[in-house]
Amino acid sequence: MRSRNIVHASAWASLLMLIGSIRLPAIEEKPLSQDASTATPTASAPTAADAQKFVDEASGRLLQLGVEASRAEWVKSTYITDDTEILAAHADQKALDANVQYAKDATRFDGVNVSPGVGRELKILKLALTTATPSDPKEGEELTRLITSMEGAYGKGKYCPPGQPAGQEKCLDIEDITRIMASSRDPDQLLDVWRGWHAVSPPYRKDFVRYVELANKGARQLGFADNGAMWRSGYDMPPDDFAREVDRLWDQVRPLYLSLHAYVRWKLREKYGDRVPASGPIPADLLGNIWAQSWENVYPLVEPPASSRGYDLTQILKNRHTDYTQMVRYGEGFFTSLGFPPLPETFWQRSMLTKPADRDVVCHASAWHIDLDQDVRLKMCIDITAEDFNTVHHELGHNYYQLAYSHQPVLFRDGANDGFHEAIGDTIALSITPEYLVKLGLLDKAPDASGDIGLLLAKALEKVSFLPFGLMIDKWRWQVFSGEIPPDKYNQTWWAMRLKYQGVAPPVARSEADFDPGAKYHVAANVPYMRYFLADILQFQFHRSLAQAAGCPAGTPLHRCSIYGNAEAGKRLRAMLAMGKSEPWPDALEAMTGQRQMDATAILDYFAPLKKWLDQQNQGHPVGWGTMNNE
Ligand code: X8Z
Ligand code: ZN
Repeated sequence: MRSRNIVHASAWASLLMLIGSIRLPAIEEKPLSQDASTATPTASAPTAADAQKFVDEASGRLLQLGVEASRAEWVKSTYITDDTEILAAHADQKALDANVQYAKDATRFDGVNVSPGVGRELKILKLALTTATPSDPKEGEELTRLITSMEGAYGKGKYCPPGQPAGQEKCLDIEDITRIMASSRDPDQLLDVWRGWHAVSPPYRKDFVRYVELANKGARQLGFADNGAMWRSGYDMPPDDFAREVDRLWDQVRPLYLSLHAYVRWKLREKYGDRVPASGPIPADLLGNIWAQSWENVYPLVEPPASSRGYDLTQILKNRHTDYTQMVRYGEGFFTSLGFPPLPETFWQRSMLTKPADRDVVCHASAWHIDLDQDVRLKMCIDITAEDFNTVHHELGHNYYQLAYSHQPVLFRDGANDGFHEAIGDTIALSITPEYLVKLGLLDKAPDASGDIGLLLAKALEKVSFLPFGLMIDKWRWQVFSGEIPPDKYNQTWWAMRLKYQGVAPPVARSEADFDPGAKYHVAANVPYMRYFLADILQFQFHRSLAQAAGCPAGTPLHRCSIYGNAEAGKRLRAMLAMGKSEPWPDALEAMTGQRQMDATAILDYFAPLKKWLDQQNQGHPVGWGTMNNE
């Protein structure tokens, strides 16, 4: 099963794949359906023993259906055809229908005095769905087909620049487009490619509208207000509290984002002139990424000459002719240095590490837990770049989490919450310091402290830039699901939110003939996104604690601490991963960090020297973008 983490990975959720993912139980916002017809009638009141029996049966059945669905999904994602799509949608539907039925049936045991473990399993059954198929089988089939086909259309998406001889067009896929956005400094080319990719999604705009209707219908039949409320219910707290919690975290980090945004804007203006306004939003095609979601690729344009980080990992990897397998071996080597076992042999036999030449695949990276046991896999079209070096660590974080909790009861084989799942590999990647690269032999000598601002700036371009993007995708979808955003305002509201949170603007006029949200994988593929915002905050909290456990010398700045090879940090990390979803996430957080709340002070600590430096550089330059949230 694919991991919930999207595809990334995770687990049993995957059962539900794409669908799914199991999400953390939490407090329901409304009781689930009490429809008596869905529960097996019993003559007498159900007992704790009945509940145990029910949970065991549900676990076994969902495991079986989940594995079948995962296998079908794997084949589809590594070989997109009409047939594989239909087979995968069918298997997904079977698994989801069963999950929905168990969610309804689980309400039979509301009020029964069960053990804490069974109580939690029942909660997970009721609250862990990403998608609930409506009870009408036709509608269930329609919904799973829509999701599968939108993801397939995204995976097959290409831009074929005009003016090429008929029959010999050279078309660009998302991998080609990613490379151009990362490396080209020709604004006309960037604009052309940006427009080209954003033409992939309008064909499935109608499908998305219907998907929203059907997903809401299924969620409502389970007693949730809408599909977005169902997504928010997986965090061991009432859904409204969760929405407030992410706003609280955003308020903490927003000043740091504003400082970075202001600095990058005036540096890009030096490069691109009036295409970049002095005080307005930054055009979304000039930030080195097709979605402007992280900006590390414009580092060379904004690098402080007096404080260069002094090396370019992409260049180093390329010069050494590093191959795909070696990229993954580096990641595995980090985990084994912490005391984790090597990846199973089947990982190497069954993973897809490069893009096959002869067929369409879903290139978006994901980590899979096919059998919820030892069959873990990576699916990725690896490029030999620093960005993909990080992504490999990200994905292996999912796979090592999956392996660590695979001894748990089936319903606990998942992350403490989905933000945890997304944060593990990134936490490890924060330990890819220059000193670590020297240990690997990739770098001769680490830059001295004069390179710190350059190092921090590069990291901020990757992590701080992402915060508002990670936040706004699901703020937008939550409103779509609730109906506050109607279909005829999809695109307009999308850009209003990108402006408000990110301070970016479309490089050309947009209209409701466009469907720009659908040009992002997770929107097309029905993968919740708030998890990445949480992970962006949590990974620094994890890193700060693990660095401390590893005895990073006092006074060493966090960005120079690496837990590579540290048994104590490894032990602490493993203990948390092994808990899976067996306890509410604040318990898992406490086990690792001693804190029970998500806390953005760690990311602020990490970047504190950079914040100070940015604010000095920004003197005399405007901060904010003059509209909406500008301050
Ligand atoms: O989707 C991913 C991973 C798989 S879970 C590659 N990420 C988000 C994205 O690409 O948009 C990682 C960072 C954010
Ligand atoms: Zn991930």
